[in-house]
Amino acid sequence: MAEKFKKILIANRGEIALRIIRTCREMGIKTVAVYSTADRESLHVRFADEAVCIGPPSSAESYLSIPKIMAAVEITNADAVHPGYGFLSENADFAEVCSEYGIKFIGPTPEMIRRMGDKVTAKETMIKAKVPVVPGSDGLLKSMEEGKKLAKEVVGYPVMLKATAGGGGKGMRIVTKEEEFEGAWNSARTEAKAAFGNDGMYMEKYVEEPRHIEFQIIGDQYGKVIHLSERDCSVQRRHQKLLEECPSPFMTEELRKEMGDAAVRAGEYINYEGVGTVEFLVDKHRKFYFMEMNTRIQVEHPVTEEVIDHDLIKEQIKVAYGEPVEGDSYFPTGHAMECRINAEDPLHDFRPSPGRIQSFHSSKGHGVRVDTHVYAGYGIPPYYDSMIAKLICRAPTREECITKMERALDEFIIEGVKTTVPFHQWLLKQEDFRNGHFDTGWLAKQDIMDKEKNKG
Ligand code: MV4
Repeated sequence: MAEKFKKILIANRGEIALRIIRTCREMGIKTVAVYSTADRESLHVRFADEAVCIGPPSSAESYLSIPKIMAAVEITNADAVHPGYGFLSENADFAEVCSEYGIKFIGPTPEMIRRMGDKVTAKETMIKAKVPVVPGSDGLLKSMEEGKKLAKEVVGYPVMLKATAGGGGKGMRIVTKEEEFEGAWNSARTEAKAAFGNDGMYMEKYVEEPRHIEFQIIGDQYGKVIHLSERDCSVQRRHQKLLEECPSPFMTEELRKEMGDAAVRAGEYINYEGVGTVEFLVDKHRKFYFMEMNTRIQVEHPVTEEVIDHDLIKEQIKVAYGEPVEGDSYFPTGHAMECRINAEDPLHDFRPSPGRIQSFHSSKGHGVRVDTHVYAGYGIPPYYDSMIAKLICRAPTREECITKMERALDEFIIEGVKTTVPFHQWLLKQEDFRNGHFDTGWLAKQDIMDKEKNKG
């Protein structure tokens, strides 16, 4: 039998740090919180068994600093590090340093992180694993001329130029005709160089009106991989997800089997260890294509927890200390939905609204879950992301889940800062949303919260 960890250092903040502490408590594992001086009053600092201040507010000098985190590991004698999401969670160098120190990085190996972090390598890997990919260039484009020729003679416009170091929309351009190619090529490369220090580009056929449907997978250290069903994350704004759900309203049983098999093949091919997400684009004919693989726990993991009734962080920690994954893939029971409550003003371009929360009453009741680190009197620091809570509802059907979510949003009280609660109330009323008629471009075409109509 594998021996569990004694003490886990959580290299993160906010709700995910708390979320991990809760599971560790239930598993009898001690926890170490790290925090910047901006997070002294955070609950993760209070709820952990120990806490170490690792620097000033700036992420670069605290949550992103490998030396600071490793110093905290050393002085607290932690035997594992949980990176959460964001920050160092997909940093292969960090995973490597952990292993050099004899500390278990709770996640896949540095090699797997690197392989999936480079999008051209990830795509080549998927082709070998017989996972469908979007047709396009074989690997990196060697020059603009090569790209132009390929777009015109082989791929066909519209095409998409993507940065191999990219992800989440950076360094990405749609090109609809040859005259636009040069401008798009230059600006995408400049953007990629500035953001990643790598301007390698590849090309794909542009998939119109795609859905973003991702599969949760988990793999153990012995080569076994299963999937835990999908999440539909098509409701996005500028690559920021706002609502996620399972099942996808677009899913059929047959498609779930096919996509689930593909996600498992992807994981098996690389002997994936840990929890991961295989992201797909799905076109209107229900053809699906590999998009990216995320080698970390994701923000929206509670949606999956609710429909398969398992604690994903617990499963993630178990495979990290060597427990085998048992049984078959999971298919969802009922419906779950997550609304991301951000301290942003949805009426003013979702501009951040940090500040002190004056009063806070979170939604409660059957089928309602709130994952949050905030409370009345908490000051939201301006240095990090603006997510302050995740409101998760579950019910037997999508209709009942929407009804419950509307009720839960109505009773959520957050005073002192602007939030995305009114946006979600508007979204849930939209006919297209209720009918499941939306893709990743849908939100951008709406007058959000009927702003235009209300102007006059
Ligand atoms: C695409 C695409 C259409 N065709 N690739 C956006 C994030 C990046 N990781 C990949 N993305 C896309 N790739 C092809 N060949 C459309 C998108 C896309 C998108 C994907 C998922 C969720 C939201 C999106 C919003 C705009 C564009």
